[in-house]
Amino acid sequence: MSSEENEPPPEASKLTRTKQRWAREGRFLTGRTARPESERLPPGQHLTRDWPVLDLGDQPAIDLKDWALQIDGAVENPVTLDWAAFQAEPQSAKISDIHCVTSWSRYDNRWTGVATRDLLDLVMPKADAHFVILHSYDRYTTNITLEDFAAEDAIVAHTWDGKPLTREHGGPARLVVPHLYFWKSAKWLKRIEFTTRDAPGFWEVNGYHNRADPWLEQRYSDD
Ligand SMILES: Nc1nc2c(c(=O)[nH]1)N[C@H]1C(S)=C(S)[C@@H](COP(=O)(O)O)O[C@H]1N2
Ligand SMILES: [Mo]
Repeated sequence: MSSEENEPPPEASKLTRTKQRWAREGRFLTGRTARPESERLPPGQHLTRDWPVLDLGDQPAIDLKDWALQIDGAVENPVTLDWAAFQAEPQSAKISDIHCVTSWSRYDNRWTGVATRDLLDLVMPKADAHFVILHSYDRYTTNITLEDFAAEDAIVAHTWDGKPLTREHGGPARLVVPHLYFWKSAKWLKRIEFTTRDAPGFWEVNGYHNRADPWLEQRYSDD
């Protein structure tokens, strides 16, 4: 067979790629397509029932009266939300699985907070904002694409399983991006910065993968 016969026409393949991207982003969907139960655990992961604590060792204590979330960079409407303003944003509940690169996964975590999509509606990223840098109170940083940030089940969570998120797990508020390894889910979130250029964060400059898709086992940067 000639290679032409194997390849879809250019326009069809472009559309296919676009649709695949929408599927990944959950674009236009109200819920994600369920995976078969047998495929729920990504490759190389094992299931845990407890919830391990992982961080750089400094667990900052942030009083709610001192807490603020700054959302700025390449956006039309930068904001700084104090705790009351954050609570006044539309509240969402999401149930998702955690996949940590150290190989544990934990199913059915019940988060409450503000969906990233509602934060996007609030600040309105500019057309050339393609990346999001998360900055935390412990000076941790991590980077994701705008598309990954905008996933339907991504949330800035203040509550886990009906209780305020504990300090060790990133309270007052943390990001949760369930479809990426958990190091992308910044605890003690302080600032969400939209950028036109990517800027690798703490683990990303220390040998870890820039994207971190657990289904593709994107653990290390030389993968
Ligand atoms: N601010 C901050 N966020 C962070 C980290 C960190 O050190 N600081 N560690 C990351 C890593 S490597 C993991 S696995 C998860 C762990 O979250 P947990 O302690 O709630 O399980 O938080 C991520 N978010
Ligand atoms: Mo981690």
